[in-house]
Amino acid sequence: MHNAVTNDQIADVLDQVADLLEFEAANPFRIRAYRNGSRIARDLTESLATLSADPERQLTDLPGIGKDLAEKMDTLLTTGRLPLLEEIFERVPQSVLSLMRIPGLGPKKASVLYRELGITTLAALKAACEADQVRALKGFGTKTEEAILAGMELAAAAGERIYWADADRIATQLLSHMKSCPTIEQMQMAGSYRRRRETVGDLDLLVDSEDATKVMDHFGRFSEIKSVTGRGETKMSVRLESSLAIDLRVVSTDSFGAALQYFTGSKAHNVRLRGMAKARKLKINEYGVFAGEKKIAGRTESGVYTALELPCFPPELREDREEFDWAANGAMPELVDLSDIRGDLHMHTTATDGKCTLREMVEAAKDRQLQYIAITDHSQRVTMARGLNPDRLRRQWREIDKLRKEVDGITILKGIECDILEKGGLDLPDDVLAEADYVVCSIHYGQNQPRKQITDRMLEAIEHPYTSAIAHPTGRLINRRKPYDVDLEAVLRAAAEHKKLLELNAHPSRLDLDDIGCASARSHGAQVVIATDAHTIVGLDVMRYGVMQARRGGLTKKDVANSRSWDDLKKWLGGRTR
Ligand code: DGT
Ligand code: CA
Ligand code: CA
Ligand code: ZN
Repeated sequence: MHNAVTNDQIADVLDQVADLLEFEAANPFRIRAYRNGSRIARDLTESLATLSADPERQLTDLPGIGKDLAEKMDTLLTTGRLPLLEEIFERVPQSVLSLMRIPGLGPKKASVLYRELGITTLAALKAACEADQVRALKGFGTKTEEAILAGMELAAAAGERIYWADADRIATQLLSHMKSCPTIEQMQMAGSYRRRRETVGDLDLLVDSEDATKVMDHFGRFSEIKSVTGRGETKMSVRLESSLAIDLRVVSTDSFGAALQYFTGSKAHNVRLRGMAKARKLKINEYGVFAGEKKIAGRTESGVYTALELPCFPPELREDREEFDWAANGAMPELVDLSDIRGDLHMHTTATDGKCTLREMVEAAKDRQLQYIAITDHSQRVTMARGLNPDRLRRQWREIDKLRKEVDGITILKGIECDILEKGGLDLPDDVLAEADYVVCSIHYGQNQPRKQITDRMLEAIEHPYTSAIAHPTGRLINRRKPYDVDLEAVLRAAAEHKKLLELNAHPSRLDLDDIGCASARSHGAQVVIATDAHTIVGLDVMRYGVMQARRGGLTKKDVANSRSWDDLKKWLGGRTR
């Protein structure tokens, strides 16, 4: 049983099938069936793997899942792959998927590019754009050509780096596979994965063993491997079916710490470290720290840092930003931890685009030991998500009043995610906002406005007396959408001045504020609130990704608003909230 196949992974595969069928101009009903399947898998609040393993139940019990789709899902769940997809790849080059990742270039347009110009790769597309061939195609034009060139950079990057959360799933699978290898003394994932970077280029696994051959043979049997791209005496590289690459290095016990330090990086951090070693007439490399010929450290990572009279930096801080200054000044921040988090102040319910009811979200938050939560559904402007008008919002608040009497052990706050309108101003009248416990304002429309306009909208929202926080302050989607053109410094300054919170949206595709934004918030004295923006009960579990990003930004418990009790936070926010 492939325990690692998640609903999102199934949805991704079904989406790919739909995209490729559309690319091939297949029967529209067939295409739609896969798209529906993908949506159902993504929206489902329980795991398909669990459901399918339950002898009492069947996938076809789910509304919208027919026999054919259920079979495909079962195959995916049990084998981790889909023969249909492999069949399609015999007809269609896999690289066309990267074309479809360009914003505004769906399967249909990609198909025209293929039929008319034989384009199957990003490089070929770029060349064709530069030769003015694309604008000449029916349905394209100069505007499309420009958009393609602009989006190309993003699509190329997206193809190369995956979200940390996805890397984590694979890393966990890999470590559990490697555990059954008897000749391993210790092992650890290094690289950007260990530094908790928001995206990961490849995985770097470090193993301590005296028998590199056995370890590499065992590694080669990891079920996700598609091809071995290199193998030497003590190192090996592979590529997975998902196209992610993994580097394995086998070292001996007396240099494991040095290797871990070296391969954790970052490169910039290591370069700086080497310079500091040199200044002390020491040498450092992946085998150890040396005074002349004599090895003075290497067994443990902390030993390596101690030899250089440095603290063993948390991996999240090893980017050569401020960590060396902090160490020199005795000002290392004590980083915030998941266990510090007491509340979650951004989540949705079935009242708008959430998939779980108010009660389900409350119960799930209680299960997760949260002390308080704010229910923050969308406001009316967000028509796509059936945003709440004053009447519906007040109806939800009456429901919250009722729940408060029935459920104890958790504080349920009456909140709203209030849109900042395109022309400025908030989406709900003041008398409504005045009744809320918590108001988080966000931009969903007019994201492409010029810098001054978008910044002014945000500043106005921050200055509004009923605003508590600004959600996802830059609007970026990792690998998919650039941040708004906003003067973040001005926003941070205003937030600090008016005592408003800035969100670090913890969803793995947002992580917005990012690490640099967090560091900047801290230096301006602005408080950050880490929030999940959950649309399902499992959505509440992304909090940990937000905490990782906050740590990378050097945030301490004191910098993170929701590490306080609600009473405390309410006071901090001022008398404005009830
Ligand atoms: P990634 O894979 O692009 O997400 O980022 P990393 O940091 O995992 O980079 P990767 O996989 O190329 O290398 C892993 C670590 O090995 C890197 O963080 C630092 C170390 N490293 C690699 N090449 C060099 C180098 O030329 N000089 C130094 N000082 N360190 C290196
Ligand atoms: Ca790496
Ligand atoms: Ca690597
Ligand atoms: Zn939201």
